[in-house]
Amino acid sequence: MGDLTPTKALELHQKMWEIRLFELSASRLYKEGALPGFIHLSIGQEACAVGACLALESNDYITSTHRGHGHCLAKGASPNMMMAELAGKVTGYSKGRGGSMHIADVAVGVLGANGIVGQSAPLACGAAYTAQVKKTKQLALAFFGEGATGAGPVHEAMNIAAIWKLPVIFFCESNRYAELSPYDVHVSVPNVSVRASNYGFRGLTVDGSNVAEIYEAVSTAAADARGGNGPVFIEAKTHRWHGHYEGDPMTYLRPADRDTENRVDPIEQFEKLMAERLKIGDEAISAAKQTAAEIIDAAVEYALNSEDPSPGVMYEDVLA
Ligand SMILES: Cc1ncc(C[n+]2csc(CCOP(=O)(O)OP(=O)(O)O)c2C)c(N)n1
Ligand SMILES: [Mg+2]
Repeated sequence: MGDLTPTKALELHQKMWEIRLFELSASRLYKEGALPGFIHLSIGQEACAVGACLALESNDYITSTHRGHGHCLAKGASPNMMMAELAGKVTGYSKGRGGSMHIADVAVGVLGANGIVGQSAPLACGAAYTAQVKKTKQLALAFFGEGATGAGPVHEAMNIAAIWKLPVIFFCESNRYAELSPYDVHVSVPNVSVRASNYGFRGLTVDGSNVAEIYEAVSTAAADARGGNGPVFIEAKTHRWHGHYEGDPMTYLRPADRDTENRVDPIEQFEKLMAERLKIGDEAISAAKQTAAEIIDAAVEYALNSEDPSPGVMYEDVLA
């Protein structure tokens, strides 16, 4: 648990619940037909988004993926505006025009969800380069999946980040599948973190269900990056509980992943740690969960009560 304080632990815990409840609400609303388009959920992966983002400063940047709700929430994006965007409402981040994969909030350092697999990495390098040139001590953390580590842009980004010693953290959520392909079908090594050594920087693999371990790993990597030591690659071994997209029949699941009984719940696991190691009482733990539930219920209500965009909104924000 490192030097995690009870206050920080409660913050991590509440944020994981916010993400879990946001995603469960999105899943339900999607089934009810209230959310148009595609959504990719991160249930089971909450510790990654939270451990990573809460180890950053508020003016640091993240770049995200198609599975980005958790990242954006953890970095401080508004649950109301996010849910409204998913619902295609005018009060959403992109006035309802973009949906789940087009959420960005530069004010809190969210440089955007991204439907193009692998492109979060070069974007983070761009933000990190700006910080380096301006000497702002900010850093950028790129989220991507293990599938993206087979894509060229991630390797180009790792190469340039190493050469220029950019303040970047490459954060890979290694969640067993890329779309419908199990890990061993598309990755040739047991841990993708070894790939960092090809570019001459540190790569490590952590337990992606352990929020405290992730928080510590990212805190150390952030200090390294800010100190001018260049990038770090962190691979978090996690577990995608839902399909690639909502509605995915998941016929491709490996037998071990069909067994839902024995899978580790990152939130439950952390609650045990909070009680046993940090001596945080049940009341405080339940209160944090309750606060998360209120925030997400309010976001659902906000989204459902918001207006649809008028057709004219299509022509707004087109020209810079
Ligand atoms: C450049 C590009 N190629 C292919 C796709 C189609 N695609 C969407 S998600 C995905 C798999 C991504 O897997 P991974 O990086 O492991 O992320 P995960 O979905 O597991 O979070 C693919 C191939 C895409 N969106 N962009
Ligand atoms: Mg994956």
